[in-house]
Amino acid sequence: MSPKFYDTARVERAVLAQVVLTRDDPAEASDSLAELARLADTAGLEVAGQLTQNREHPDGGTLLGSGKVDELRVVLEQTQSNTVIFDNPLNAIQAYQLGKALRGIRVLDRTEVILEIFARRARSAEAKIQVELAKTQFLLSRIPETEAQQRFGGGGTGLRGPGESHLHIRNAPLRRRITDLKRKLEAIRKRQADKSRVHRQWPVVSLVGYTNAGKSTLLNAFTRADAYVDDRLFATLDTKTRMAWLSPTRQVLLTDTVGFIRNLPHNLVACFKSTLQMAVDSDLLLLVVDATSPRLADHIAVCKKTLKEIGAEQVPHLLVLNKCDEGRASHSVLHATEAYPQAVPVSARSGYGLDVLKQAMIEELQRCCTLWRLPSAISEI
Ligand SMILES: Nc1nc2c(ncn2[C@@H]2O[C@H](COP(=O)(O)OP(=O)(O)OP(=O)(O)O)[C@@H](O)[C@H]2O)c(=O)[nH]1
Ligand SMILES: [Mg+2]
Repeated sequence: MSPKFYDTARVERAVLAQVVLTRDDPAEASDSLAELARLADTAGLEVAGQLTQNREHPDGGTLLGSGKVDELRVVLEQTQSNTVIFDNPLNAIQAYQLGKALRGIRVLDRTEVILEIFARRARSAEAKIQVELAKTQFLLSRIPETEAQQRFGGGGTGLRGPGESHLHIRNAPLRRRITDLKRKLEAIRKRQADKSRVHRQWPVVSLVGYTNAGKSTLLNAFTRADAYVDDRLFATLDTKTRMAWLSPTRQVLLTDTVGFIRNLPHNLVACFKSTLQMAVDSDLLLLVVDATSPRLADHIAVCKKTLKEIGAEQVPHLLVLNKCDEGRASHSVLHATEAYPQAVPVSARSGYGLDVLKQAMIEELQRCCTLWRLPSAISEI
């Protein structure tokens, strides 16, 4: 079995499927499914239906129970869909068994859709290598690891070399490619480290946060970066750094970076380490979230978890509640500002709160950034 990413030239109609386990939070599961619909749309798939099953445990073979797989087949037929996207991660066996049970239907999971979006959006050589690495690792994870799994999964040729299982031999080209890509990324990382040493005359502030929160809009509001802004998930995959003036005498390097999302595939985070390294090496992080999101607390938690995963949890941060547009005293904005009194409410679109944010950045950098603790620098302000 060798899973393929779908043909981007064809228009695909997809049904979303999800297993909600007894231990899962139902509200979060429903939000995750809504997010999957946005991910599918961003990846160019038309969502035609959805199906959820509540279970105590996922089915080891097909994730959904067999009756539900039959139901799924009917929904796929009725909606004339050719793709099913699972919100839950599928292992090698589940992907194979579902593919067999739903013959002719493309079976994807959330990780594959995110990888596809990243592959489409990657522009720089670095982002392209990072995405290819994540995809290759994903393909490798979909090949059964043991001979027993291989038999259950139904693949295999029966060929075997001396001292090595045939699975190992079959995976060798993928493993070689992974080593090659990692080497290339390492070379890029070294070059970036040299560059960032030159940059160190100014404090570095990175925009991090949930995808679609308005990080690139905020970079544009602070600088003339002309960063790409879109009401889609993962509009930005490459870092963009520009000089931003916080006051007539205070300047920082402001960096926009890739957004976070719940269940961001672990190997994708690992592969994007060099892009995210900028955040780790920053003097200050602006943790940007959409104040109007009903899942604000979850989004903040996901961001903090991802920052920990990349080793940036110690970097000082300011929580920025974006999309608090003037005249938009909506219930969610009021609730957000009350729940996070330490956060800075802004509207990157209208400019509301940006002066307060600049002042908060100056104060935080004076407190935490050694570059700004120099007496000559302090007396400038
Ligand atoms: N109403 C409102 N919309 C905003 C604001 N800031 C950004 N947006 C919109 O939110 C959407 C996402 O904005 P981006 O700046 O691309 O968000 P991002 O965080 O960079 O997103 P990714 O790069 O995809 O992670 C766009 O449609 C923006 O126009 C704001 O202050 N108010
Ligand atoms: Mg962006």
